Amino acid sequence: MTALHPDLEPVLDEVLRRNPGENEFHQAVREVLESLSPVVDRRPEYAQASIIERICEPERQIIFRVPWVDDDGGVRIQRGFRVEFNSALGPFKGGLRFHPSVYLGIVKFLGFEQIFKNSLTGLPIGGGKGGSDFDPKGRSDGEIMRFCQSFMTELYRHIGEYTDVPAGDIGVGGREIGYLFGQYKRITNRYEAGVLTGKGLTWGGSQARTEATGYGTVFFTEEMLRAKGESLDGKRVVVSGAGNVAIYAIGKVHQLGGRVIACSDSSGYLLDEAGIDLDLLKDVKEVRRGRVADYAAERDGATVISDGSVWDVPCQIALPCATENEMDEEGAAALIKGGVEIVAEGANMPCTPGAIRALREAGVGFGPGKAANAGGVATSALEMQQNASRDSWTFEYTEERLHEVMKGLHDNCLTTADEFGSPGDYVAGANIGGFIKVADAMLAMGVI
Ligand code: NDP
Ligand code: 2IT
Repeated sequence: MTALHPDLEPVLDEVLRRNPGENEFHQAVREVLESLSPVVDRRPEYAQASIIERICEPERQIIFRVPWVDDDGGVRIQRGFRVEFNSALGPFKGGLRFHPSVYLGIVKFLGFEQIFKNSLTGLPIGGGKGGSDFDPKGRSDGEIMRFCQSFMTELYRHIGEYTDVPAGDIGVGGREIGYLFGQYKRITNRYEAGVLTGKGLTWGGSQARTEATGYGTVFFTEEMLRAKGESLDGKRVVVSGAGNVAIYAIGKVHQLGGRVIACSDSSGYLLDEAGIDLDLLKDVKEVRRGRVADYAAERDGATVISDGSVWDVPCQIALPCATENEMDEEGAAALIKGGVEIVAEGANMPCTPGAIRALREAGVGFGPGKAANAGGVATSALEMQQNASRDSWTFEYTEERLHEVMKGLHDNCLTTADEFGSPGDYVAGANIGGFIKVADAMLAMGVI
């Protein structure tokens, strides 16, 4: 662990004390505080106004019961969450996650990361996150719909175009956003398109939002390579996950001349040396909601390994796009052995602190999630912009805007890292750059 600035030690101690058992939240806070030492020294006004302490405490946390009826008539109870973390720069903004592992500590780590990520996009959005311990796997469309309707029956009173704007995350995609929006519209009797992002293209959604996180991660990676005088052309790439972020990361790598030879889901990893067939993967995952084994069964030369780690596959670029803490020190060591040059996080906090340390010590370029995966929420902000002006842009124009955001964000990380004495350090650049904008807005608004 990196030592903290002595002024920040009591701040972290207090976060640990006030939020017992929330390990992922502790990890996310520590990682940001570790970067802030030079800021504490140069900007004493933040400490005077207790800005860091305030940023670590959510503005509002909502926990609620979500009852629903399964296909057999059984009554099930889930827990729903929305953590409205920080609204200094705009309405709370961030996804909803439906996964059995969801509890307050995960929602708070995600909401905390979202504050700085959203700030880095340069667009007017605050940070928040929500979700439920509901497990969508194996559930019928009817069960998903009834769950989403019940979830929104409580959530609707807390959200709004100018208040809090949820979107998707793990387990929440276009289908779920549809059911959630339908219920919001019905309860409120308002066609308030800007209350949710990730909507369908015929009812207020933005072109390129589905693709945006994966595309953005690859645009960020391309900039990291460009800074070293290289490109993606001909590079061997490994992506973890096979969901929304992973699929479109694979698509963009292939468009830019790289070859993705492996991806994964929670059942194992898929190896396809000829390069992943994206149409087949999309059909298996998006249409049939199947497993990576279904892909391998239909593709010559592809195999599934269910008792290993995707990081064992030698590659030059690795893009973890599944979930938090999916790459530990051992995974990083395997990647280093396999000749990895760049790791960019498509997921939120997929690399453990030990993995990040190992990668950096080995001279591997590391792009942290709050910068590298900001393209999704940036395009959500573009969706809000289109909704506010009742407009709808073309795919090409929207993708170009996303590309510009990612290039600007990359350059901003490097400039900030330079300015604060850590040249080339994307972690310092992202944490400091994201923090300062929020901190300055909070200072300007007084003690609220
Ligand atoms: P999806 O639900 O579409 O896909 C998630 C993928 O990761 C699936 O392949 C899933 O496998 C795998 N996965 C999830 N949890 C686990 C786990 N505990 N162990 C192993 N594999 C797991 O989600 P997204 O693609 O939207 O999200 C992926 C990551 O990207 C998350 O960290 C999310 O927070 C982050 N993110 C998402 C954005 C978005 O716009 N969607 C924006 C920015 C970041 P299986 O199906 O077998 O569970
Ligand atoms: O982690 C993330 O940035 C997201 N899940 C997307 C959030 C959003 O509001 O589009």
